Amino acid sequence: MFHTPIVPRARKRSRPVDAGVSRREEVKFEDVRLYLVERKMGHSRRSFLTQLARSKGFAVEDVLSNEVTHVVSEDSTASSLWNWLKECAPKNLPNMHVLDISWFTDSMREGRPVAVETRHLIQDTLPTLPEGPTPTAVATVSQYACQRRTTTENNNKIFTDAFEVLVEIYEFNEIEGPCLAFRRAASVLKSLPWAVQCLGDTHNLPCLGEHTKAIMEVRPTLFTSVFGVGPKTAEKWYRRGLRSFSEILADRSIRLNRMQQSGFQHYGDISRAVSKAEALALRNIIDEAVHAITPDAVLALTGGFRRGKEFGHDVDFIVTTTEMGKEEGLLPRIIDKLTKEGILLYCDYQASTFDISKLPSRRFEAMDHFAKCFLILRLEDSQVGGGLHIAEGDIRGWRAVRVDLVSPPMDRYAFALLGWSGSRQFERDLRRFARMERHMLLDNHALYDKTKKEFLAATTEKDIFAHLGLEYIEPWQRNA
Ligand code: DCT
Ligand code: MG
Repeated sequence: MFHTPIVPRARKRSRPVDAGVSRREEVKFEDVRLYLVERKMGHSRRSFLTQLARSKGFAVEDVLSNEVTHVVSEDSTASSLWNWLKECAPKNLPNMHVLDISWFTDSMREGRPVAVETRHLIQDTLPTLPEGPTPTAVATVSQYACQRRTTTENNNKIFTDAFEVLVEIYEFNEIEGPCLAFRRAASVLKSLPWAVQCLGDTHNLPCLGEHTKAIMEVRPTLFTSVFGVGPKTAEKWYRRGLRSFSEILADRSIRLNRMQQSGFQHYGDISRAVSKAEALALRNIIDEAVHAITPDAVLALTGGFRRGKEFGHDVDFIVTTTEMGKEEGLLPRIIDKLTKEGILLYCDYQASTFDISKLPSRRFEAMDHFAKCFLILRLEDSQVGGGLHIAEGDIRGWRAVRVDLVSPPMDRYAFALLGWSGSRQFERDLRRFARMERHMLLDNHALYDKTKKEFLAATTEKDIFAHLGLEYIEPWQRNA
């Protein structure tokens, strides 16, 4: 189902003359030298497989020398295989791939050495029960996203897209259990440095239940929404038999609120991904605006773009002032400035309801209480390095972009930055980890130690990870 690129080995060396390779067949893959372990495989099967591999252009060594790059075994008892390999002790053993027969059969089928994946490896582990499953590296995948490293490279998009559609459907119907289960499953799959090829690959992974696995064969359908239209409104319209935008806009009994009007008005632009270049252009615009208001302004790009994403659905910023208290009124002044510049297309401002005496909050999924605004800004082509990310033939010279600004007081900055950097699943698991494993409460405002009954101060994200006893995970590794 999937095509995996060959990962060439870094080491290149010339072929020794006397390597025991059949001279009748041409060696096509210079960097790969196989050795088939006879134990368990048997002499005649080994000869057969050796001939088969050589006929396909693979170099197969008769002895386990230091030239071997790939050791293939049918011995499913990892400990006895490794004991035997160590007894034979080629110096190069640490650099060799020790693989089960699935790598060999995959390679024969493809007619080339396929990339080595975790599922192919026979790991050198502590002795396991003789009848136990073949230990593989996947057993070490943590159930917590905050102990996994998830980059924007998603090798399992085909599955995670499907799960995310299901999450939306369950969320829509307010069914929490499966919603959470699919979210966690998608997140685990995103963290894998390899593509899941078959259900067997998911054997040792956390958070993948039977239901989730059964659905891994379902193809995703497209599900889009309009800015300002929540699941309840969407369902109401659907129940009334409305199936298209034009039907909704033509229905006189429907009164769209201001947000929905903007949602429909700018639908094309808002549903179109925002590029990194557009996000950086917006940072320049907002940076100029805030520094014109106050010289001690602090502006940080957060959300998906801070995690290194190339595209996002909006652009998220934290904006505050180094002097505590001076951030009050900052957002209305920024909004005012953007209005005067003529680039504010829509604005929903929510004043701060932050009250330190109400902390810690038990509703760890709840929105934070900082002042914030949800904007739609007009971005000109001339402001973006490399131009706007717009459809071919779009000659307007500008586009609308969704921008969120959040404004915490400076002593809450680290918590707000961590919370708004996402991903949402990474944040959820960070909070769950804090609660379950550390008896602490974390949200966008603070970290509270329930055992010591005290708040833990932090000026950087690293401080927060340290309080939680977690290894620091860089923003680009939080794409859970
Ligand atoms: N967040 C939050 N409270 C909110 C909204 C968001 O703490 N009320 C956090 C969760 C992730 C982060 O802020 C950014 O949210 P999004 O913009 O929705 O996600 P993203 O990761 O930036 O993804 P996208 O690229 O789609 O914008
Ligand atoms: Mg975002």
